[in-house]
Amino acid sequence: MLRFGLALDYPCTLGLLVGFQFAFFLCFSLGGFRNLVSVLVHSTGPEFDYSRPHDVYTNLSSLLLHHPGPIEREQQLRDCALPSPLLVGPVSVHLSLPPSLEEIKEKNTLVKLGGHYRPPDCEPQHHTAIVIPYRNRQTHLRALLYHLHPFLQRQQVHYGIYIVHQTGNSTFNRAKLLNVGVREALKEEDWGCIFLHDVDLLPENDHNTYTCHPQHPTHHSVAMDKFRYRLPYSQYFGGVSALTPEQYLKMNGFPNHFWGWGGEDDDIAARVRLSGMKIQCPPMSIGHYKMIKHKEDQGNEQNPRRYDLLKHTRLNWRSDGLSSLTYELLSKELEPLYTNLSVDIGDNHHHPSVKAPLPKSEPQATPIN
Ligand code: UDH
Ligand code: MN
Repeated sequence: MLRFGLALDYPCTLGLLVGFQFAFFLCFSLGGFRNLVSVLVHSTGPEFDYSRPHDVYTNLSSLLLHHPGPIEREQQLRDCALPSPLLVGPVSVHLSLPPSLEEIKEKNTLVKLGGHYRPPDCEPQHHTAIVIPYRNRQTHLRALLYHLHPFLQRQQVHYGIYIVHQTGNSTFNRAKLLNVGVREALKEEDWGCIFLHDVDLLPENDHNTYTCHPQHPTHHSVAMDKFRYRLPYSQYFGGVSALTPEQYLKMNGFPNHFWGWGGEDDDIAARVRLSGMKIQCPPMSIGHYKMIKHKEDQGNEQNPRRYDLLKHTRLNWRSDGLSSLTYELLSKELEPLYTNLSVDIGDNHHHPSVKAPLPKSEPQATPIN
């Protein structure tokens, strides 16, 4: 009472109080409260019941009944509906002992040689290449193919799966393999969207559509079981991400000089920002993934130089990337469920493009990589 009395004594204080009340009311009535809450509590998006998942091959048998002949293919098909009516939400993901490639092939009879697919009964609105950096992960690859093919078919996108296999024993280089995959995939088809996909991440909700944002790169694996379905840190960009060829060009692709585990995903995230774009994400409740548990791979030991390299992204991104990419494509095999690109990407010290060695008399430069 006394306080209120005091406030009344000071018209300034009273004015402030009324002003605040008015501002709060205005903010509340204009929907500002929801914004405020979403800032405080990270927005989770629509709710899904992950305790009752569908089989990952649900709804696909209806497609099999539809066998368009060549004449029908020639005719104008109706556009595929968006979102696809075949979606079911959460799907069950089995991590133990995936079926053989032969068995997976039998379950995906509409998939064409090289791992390509087009919806048989409508004209797809999206054309997506999936690029997977790969070496020595046979069982993971089978698990991914078993889950990804039906997942993408339910989304009614036109897609192709590319495995970029690093041959030899040189240190693994995920980002450089991704550069190779993007370049090779785009040589083959005019893909509108490219997904960069770790081999051990299995999507758990088919509302997580494998399509691109028109302006900005997207990060899809925002909720992985390994990190208790949260982001490990706010700028995390590893696992599964997507961009259009234009966005890829704008950021000069990915770094070529991150050998071994770690850092390359943070460099890629920095490139997105440095080239004037922003990372987009699906809601947390949709971007659910299970990661197959594994130990550290031989030849992909932690890169001790990663923090050092990351200090130079700002300086290097324009000169190192797609513009400086060199590799040798050793073979391209069209397997029933994927296209296998075997590549020599060189190693930490020797790049396949460096053909002429320095003359013996000249002082040898210390390699920077
Ligand atoms: N990859 C391969 N072969 C390799 C190394 C990496 O195919 O030998 C690919 C694969 O697609 C993988 C991706 O590169 O999903 C990323 O590598 P990763 O799975 O090793 O990365 P992650 O973030 O690393 O999962 C976790 C480190 C595991 C150490 C666990 C011990 N604490
Ligand atoms: Mn992994």
